[in-house]
This record gives sequence, C-alpha cells and structure tokens, in this order.
Amino acid sequence: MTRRVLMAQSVMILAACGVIVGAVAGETPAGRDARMAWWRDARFGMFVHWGLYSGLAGTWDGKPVATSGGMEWIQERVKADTDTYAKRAIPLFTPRPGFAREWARIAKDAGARYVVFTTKHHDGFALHDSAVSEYDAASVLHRDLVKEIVEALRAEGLRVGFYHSVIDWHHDQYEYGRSRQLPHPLKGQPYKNGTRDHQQYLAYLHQEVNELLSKYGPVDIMWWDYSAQDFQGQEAWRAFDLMQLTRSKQPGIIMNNRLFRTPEAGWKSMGTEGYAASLDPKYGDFITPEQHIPDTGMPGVDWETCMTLNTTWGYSEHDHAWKSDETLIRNLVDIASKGGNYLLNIGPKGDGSVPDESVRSMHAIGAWMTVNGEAIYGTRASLFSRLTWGRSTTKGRTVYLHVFDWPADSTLTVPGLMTRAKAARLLAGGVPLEATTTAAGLVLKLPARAPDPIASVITVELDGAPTVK
Ligand code: JFZ
Repeated sequence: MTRRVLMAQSVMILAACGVIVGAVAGETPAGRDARMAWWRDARFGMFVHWGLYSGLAGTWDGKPVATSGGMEWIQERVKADTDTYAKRAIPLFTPRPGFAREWARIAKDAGARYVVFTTKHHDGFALHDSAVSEYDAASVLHRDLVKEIVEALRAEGLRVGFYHSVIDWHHDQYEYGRSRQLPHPLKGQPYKNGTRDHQQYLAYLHQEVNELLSKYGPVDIMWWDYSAQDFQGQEAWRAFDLMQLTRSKQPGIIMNNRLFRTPEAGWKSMGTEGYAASLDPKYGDFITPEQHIPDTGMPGVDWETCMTLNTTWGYSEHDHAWKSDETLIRNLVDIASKGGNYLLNIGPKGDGSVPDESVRSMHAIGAWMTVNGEAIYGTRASLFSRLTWGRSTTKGRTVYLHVFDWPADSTLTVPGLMTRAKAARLLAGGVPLEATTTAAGLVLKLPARAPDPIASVITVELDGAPTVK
C-alpha cells in the first residue's frame, strides 16, 4: 500500500473525526508556506465594495443618510425590508461597459498585486449569475458581473479574491433573531411568516459559494464577512463544511478568519479592533484588523489590515474625508514593516466608475511603488522594534530604511545594527552613501535634501547575517 494511499486514508480518518476540518488536510508547515508565499510577497491589494448600495450613494428619500461610516450598510441604516430597498436601488445600479477593465488598470497602476471584490455583501444581492437566486445580476441585469470582473483582473495579471458576506438581509429563511450582535434591518421585528429555517438559508449560502468556486476559474482568496461572538462558526454558517467545500474546489486558496469570532480564530472581542494576535489554521489563514494598524508586528501570524480611502466602503456622495497620499503611503510602509498586508478599498459608483479622488490616491501610491516597490514586495518585517525617523523592511541581507523625517544634520543612525554594511545607497537613483559601523549602530551620511517628502528609501546591503543588539 503506497504512502500516498496511507496518507489519504489517515486524512480521511482524521477528517472523519473532525480533527483538521478547516485547515488544509495533511498540509505541512512547508506546504502552507508555499501556499501563502505569493500572498506574503504581495503585501498590497485593492479591496472593492460595489453593489446595489453603490447607486444609492448614501442617499435615501433625497437626504444624506450620513456623511461618514459605511454606506454599504444603507439598507440597515434606514431599516428597509429587502423589497423596498431593491425597488429603490436597482434602477440606480447601471454598470457601464468596461467598468471592470478600469478597476483592473487602477489596481495595476497602484502596484496592487491582488484584488478582493464583493461578490455579495450583507444586502444579499449576488453579482454573479446564480441558479439558486433571482436576486442576482443575471436576473436583474442579464449580466454576470463576476465573470466580467474576473476576466478584467486576469487580463492585468492580478490575483483574484472573492469577498462574500455570510450575513444576508435578503433571504427569507435567514434567522436574524438568533444573534443580538449581528446587524439586520428587520431586527426586533417578528418573522413575517412566523418561523424561519436557517438550515434552508445555509443550503442556499453553500450553493452560491459552490457556484462562485466552480464557474470562474482559479480563485486565490476567499474573504468571508463576518461573524459575532454569539453567532459564528459551525453553528451559524456550517463553517467547517463551507471551508472544506472551498478547499475541495480551490485547493490553493487562501481564506480569512471571519467565519469565526473566537480567540483561537484571532478575535478577542466585537468591534473593528477586536482582533487577537493568534490564529489556529483550522479557522483560516490570516487575521483581519479593520481600519486599524496593529502597534507591533505579530510574528508567526499572517495578517492583513483593510482600510477605506475615506470613511465608507461602499460609495457615498456625502463622504469627502479622503486620506492624504502621505497617510496612505506611510500606512503601506508601516504595515509592511510589521510583516502585514494592506488591503486598500475603493467604492465605485452605481455605474461602476471610480471617484476621481480614489483614482488620484491609488495613482499616487503607484508612483511611489514604481520607485520603491522592491522595498515592499517580497520583504519581511523590520529587525528594529522602533525607529524614530521612519520604518524598515528586510529581504535576506538587505535592509531597507524608509525615512519619513529626513535628518536636518544629514546624519542617520540605525540604532543597534552591528553588522557592517557592504554598500548603502538611495534606492531612487542609486546614489552611494557613506556608512560607518559605530557602538551606537550604523551611521549613514545623507544628502541635504530628501529624495521623497513622504518616504525616502535607503538600501543597505549587509556584510553578513543581520545582527541587532
Ligand atoms: C465589515 C462589513 O460590515 C463592512 O461593510 C465592510 O465590508 C468591512 C470590510 O467588514 O465591517 C465590520 C466587521 C465587523 C464589525 C464591524 C464592521 N464588528 O465586529 O463590529
């Protein structure tokens, strides 16, 4: 009996007794590293929140629902049932030809290596052609928007990620009464037909996921959203079955941790900062801080901070709180220096067009990445706990210094770096720099002016394995 058969049998037995359900059966740490490698090297992805809510643009009854906060939640904010919401939103959801190609170009131009987009958000509207729902793009628009988007992303060589909400404000068997913590527009209202059978909703959820993972070729990321402490995992979503279905259809796929809301799954509380720096691979491959950058790295834990360009994920015509290029680029550097990924969001309008401010911000990041990308892609976390003048990333014996505050005296000290520098230079233009190893660390002589006011990168090739005291 060959080793392979033995392995397969032991995996079946283990799976049967539910030992390794969520994780990739029989996957070794090396196997996991190989599966995660492209994602860890990518460091930067683009998030896209787009759906029926995008046409409403944060407006209801002609009035702004709010000027800040997630307008993809507008149905819940105005407590509208799904029929009322759909009647208002569908006429304003009019994807223009080629919208997806524009998204792909923006992502590519920004230096993003992957794109995660909403195949279904909490409102329950499916952007793909679903055989189990009339609340989908095929029935409403006679288009398969997931197909259009996936093809556009692949054409630009971008990896593909599916955001998929397990929360559903449309399906009439979704038992919203079973969670105090999860949102629903009909919260507190009795079920219209008296009872609901959540298992029927779960069958529908698993079928739609099966369609998404069977009809559109290779899918690189599954970005589930989201669970509460009082309603999560196998009880709420048959989560382990969903992960097994997903891994059986897409063996190389990478999944986040939002089918669960327990400490071992990387959560310590509700709220966007409720994440914990630990993750058992049984519950997912990476943790997901939201709108927040951890103070320190989380050695041994894969993590990805998702963030908006203003304060909303879905498009709002009332939200102008756009982050500056400095904030966005320094966030990317800060996150990479702590060993994490940055998933930066755009919220296209009802016709799929992208707000000018978002295009401009993504382009500015792209301009910086064109010059400095090697100090981000394929790097690992900083060797230094704290640097007063900026951040650092590492790639083997090369240390990248990202200088935010250029020293007035043109002298930069890398505290505690004891390894001699074989060569040091400005990444932009390659100007060599004088480097001296002292008791305080490595001291670099810099030109008077910073090459980049936001973050100037210095490359230091060390003459041996990095030693930091
Ligand atoms: C969720 C979504 O609700 C939101 O619309 C967006 O898609 C974002 C990326 O993810 O946001 C959350 C998730 C969890 C909490 C709040 C907002 N929480 O735990 O309170």
